Amino acid sequence: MTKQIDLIGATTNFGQPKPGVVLGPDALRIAGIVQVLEAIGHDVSDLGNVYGKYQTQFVKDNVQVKNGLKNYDEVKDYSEALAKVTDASVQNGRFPLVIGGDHSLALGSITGIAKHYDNLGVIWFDAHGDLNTSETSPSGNIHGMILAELLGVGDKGLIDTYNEGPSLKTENVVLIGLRDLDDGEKELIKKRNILAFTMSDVRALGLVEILDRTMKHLAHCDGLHLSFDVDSLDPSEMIGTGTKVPGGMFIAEVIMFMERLSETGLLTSVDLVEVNPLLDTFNQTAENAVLMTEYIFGKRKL
Ligand code: 4U7
Ligand code: MN
Ligand code: MN
Ligand code: MN
Repeated sequence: MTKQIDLIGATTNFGQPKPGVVLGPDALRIAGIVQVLEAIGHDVSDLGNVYGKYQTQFVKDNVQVKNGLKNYDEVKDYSEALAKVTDASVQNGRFPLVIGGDHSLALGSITGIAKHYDNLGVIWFDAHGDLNTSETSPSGNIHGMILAELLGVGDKGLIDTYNEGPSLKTENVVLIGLRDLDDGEKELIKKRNILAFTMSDVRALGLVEILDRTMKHLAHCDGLHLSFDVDSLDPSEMIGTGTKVPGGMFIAEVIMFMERLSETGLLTSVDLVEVNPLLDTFNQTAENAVLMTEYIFGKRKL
């Protein structure tokens, strides 16, 4: 099925301290993300990059901290700016594909999208839970707290970004690929009974079974968003990203998963995040991410 895709560059690095992640959107464009989607038959409109009122921090010498959250004002402002764009995209009947940028972009991206659905389902594909709060975070980096904020856990000001109240319901979120959770994140997963598949589950069950359980869990949802953090993959195949954790998934199995996910025809929006070309060699992380994007959008092996 042909999709009317809005490609949205989310050039934010406010959620984490490593420079270079703002170059992610252009690295993905250079790797041909528009061309491969057009080759599949989609109509792609590249909306360019979204900027908030704060300048990108190239040198991290004056990070502002508010209630234990780094770059609080910057993340809040950026999220409002991005939410406007994803909201308008869905409003116009288009498919938002948001390319980052660090994972804090998901607050803006998902908040703008979620207002169009009663039950937006989210597949959070990540080595991390991104479920910290300022109390449980070892780093103060908001990219590690962003899913908690979306679920209404943590800082009230961030929860109320763009719309009042939480954007997502706990029963509508599934995490896949986990292998680096902080203690507070584990507690939250248990307390809220969130469906979460660790890398041990991936190895024991396989991604076919995990996709099946995920789709059953989200069967009542009226929209489906994939938030794809490239650090879900093994660092041997994704070196250009800021928080690498060994023991991840491999391109071949992720392609298989995305091929099947795409076949459901249920996806309504996607974030592709944490590509950092300054940590990469020869743009291979962006190229691999583009390869997987092709399967997310319906390329088939046969
Ligand atoms: B990402 C971390 F402590 N949990 O909170 C934290 F390990 O968007 C990492 O998934 C968060 O890349 C990683 O800082 C956030 C850390
Ligand atoms: Mn993440
Ligand atoms: Mn991650
Ligand atoms: Mn990361």
